[in-house]
Amino acid sequence: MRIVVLAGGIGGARFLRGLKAAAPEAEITVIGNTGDDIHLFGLKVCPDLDTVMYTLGGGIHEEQGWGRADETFVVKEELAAYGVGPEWFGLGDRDFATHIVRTQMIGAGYPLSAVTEALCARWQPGVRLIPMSDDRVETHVVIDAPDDGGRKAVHFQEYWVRLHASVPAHAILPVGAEQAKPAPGVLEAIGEADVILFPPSNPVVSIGTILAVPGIREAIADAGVPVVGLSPIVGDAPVRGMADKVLAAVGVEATAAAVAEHYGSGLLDGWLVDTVDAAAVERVESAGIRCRAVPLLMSDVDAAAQMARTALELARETAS
Ligand code: FO1
Repeated sequence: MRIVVLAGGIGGARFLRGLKAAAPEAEITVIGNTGDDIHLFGLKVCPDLDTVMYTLGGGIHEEQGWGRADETFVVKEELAAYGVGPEWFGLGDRDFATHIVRTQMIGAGYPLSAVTEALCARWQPGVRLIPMSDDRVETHVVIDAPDDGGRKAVHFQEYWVRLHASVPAHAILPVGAEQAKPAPGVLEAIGEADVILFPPSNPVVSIGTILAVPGIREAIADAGVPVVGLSPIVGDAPVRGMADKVLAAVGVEATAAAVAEHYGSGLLDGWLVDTVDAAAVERVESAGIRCRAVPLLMSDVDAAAQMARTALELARETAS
């Protein structure tokens, strides 16, 4: 079975670990979000691609869900000693090696998709990881500029990490998305898929950014195979992260049903909500999307695997 998964960071990566356990024979292609990418210290950092690669490759810092295990921060300290910022983004020594190799290969003319393939040759994630695009797309967030009463756009990472999404987001801008093209293999993987999954990633800045690359949303809508998503919102709050902040920016209430409606029945055939949101099933079904209420907390790999099995079951039901 060929499965295509649109993945952002931590939620997507943890779901993928469960999907691999639930469908060990499946051929899984992950279309990774690159809107979180940031250039720091002359290096290109790809947080969502690295989170998938490290999580599935066994190198992730498990509690954080990002960055490497057994990390040290000597280079970061030395940069700070030179007064070179930003200090608010925690790049570790082991992680720096990934960004150095990536930046070196891009400087030599390799596209991000080829670079990602090369990095994955070491990590062996057990899935094919393709960036959504080889073109530069960077998500920026419009916030109030308190000093002059106006507004300003900051890089997503500054909003997410330095500001902890503590101020209202007025708009989410995937800068460069309109001009971006799907990376080689993305449309082919969607066209050849037997099922397409939207894991519990951030619906705005992760899956939404991937869908903002022209051609990807249309390819999924036209694929003619089941598309099943899992709600990142449980009990009217994000399981992890601050998805509610960016959902508000796009006028979507932070509920499991509202996120399903946001994707729409043109994309989704099925939607899993958590058991605490069982009351949402009727509203989602009335939007033309099959819906089931099951436990959605990925407390361990087995829990994630059970979610993946249920998502694949629902996909089969919607196909029949
Ligand atoms: N998230 C944080 O909350 N604090 C950090 O200092 C931080 C550093 C970091 C370094 C590399 C990397 O790949 C991810 C990092 N993240 C950090 C997580 C990152 O902001 C998120 O994983 C995604 O961008 C959102 O999914």
